[in-house]
Amino acid sequence: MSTALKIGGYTLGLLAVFGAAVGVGAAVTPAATSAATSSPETKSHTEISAMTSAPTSDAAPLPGGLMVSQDGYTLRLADRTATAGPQAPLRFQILGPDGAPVTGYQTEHDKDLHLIAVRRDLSHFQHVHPVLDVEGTWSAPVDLSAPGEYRVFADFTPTGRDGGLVLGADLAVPGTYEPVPLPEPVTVAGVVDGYQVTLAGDLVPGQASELTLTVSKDGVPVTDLQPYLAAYGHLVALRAGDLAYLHVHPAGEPGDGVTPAGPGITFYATAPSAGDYRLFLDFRHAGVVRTAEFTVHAGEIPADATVPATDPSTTATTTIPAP
Ligand SMILES: [Cu+2]
Repeated sequence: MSTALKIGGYTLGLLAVFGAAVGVGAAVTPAATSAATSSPETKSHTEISAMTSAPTSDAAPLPGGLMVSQDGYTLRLADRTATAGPQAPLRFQILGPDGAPVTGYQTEHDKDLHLIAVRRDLSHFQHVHPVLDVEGTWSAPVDLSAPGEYRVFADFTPTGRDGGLVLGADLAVPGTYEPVPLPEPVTVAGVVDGYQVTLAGDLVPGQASELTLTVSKDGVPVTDLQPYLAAYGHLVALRAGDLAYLHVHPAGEPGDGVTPAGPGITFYATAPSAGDYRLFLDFRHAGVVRTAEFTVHAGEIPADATVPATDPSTTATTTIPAP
């Protein structure tokens, strides 16, 4: 069991113990979590953990990305504002429990740290891989051409830690901000260069849901996808409203003898609640990484319902960030 899952269950358990009539917002406040994790009463921690592992409990893990600080680790941006521009230099550190910048990381999905930047309206998604200097400062150019409020996520695993962390911080880009509405849910996303990605599967709140994204080019299924980040695709899912960062993992990996190089790429994603989510699939073909985006609604489709037929009139055309 991951640490995130333990802490999520623990937090929910605490709330149950206290009998507090609180909403989701309170369940994810840093205060509640830090109070829980810093409690000297480790005995009660054990008891509560035992309670939350009861068979009737279906508590989902606390989503990542909602907090700037968790388990002693803090995402510290060098600047909280940035000047709009296509190559804005972003610098940050991960501070460890001792307050010093973390310099040791475990490689996950081919990289020591994955940086996601997205505007608060879920547009202008980017997935980049910053460079770490010897003092523990990460840096990467990020396309911040469009002003607005951005959320920056660092997805990483410190050396020696059991399980990864996703920390999130706000970054303001001054200028005229014109938020765009969340696109309607669709099952087909148009991607530039003749690529089209079709989504099959339903996001069911509280459980790992199988999602298969199928890539075609000019109407022909793509069967020679190239490995990207130790998989045939990398999927990021964010909840509309608070940009909670979902845990997603691919089914299989290149070279395992069973995972095909397309056209279908299968993932397991766990939605923490009903609601709207934005999915971003990065895939690599012919040497270029492209991104397909979808809006998915979780929670209203009954478990025994069939997947709705694709309606071509709802095809979404998205532009992709520079690879
Ligand atoms: Cu990455």
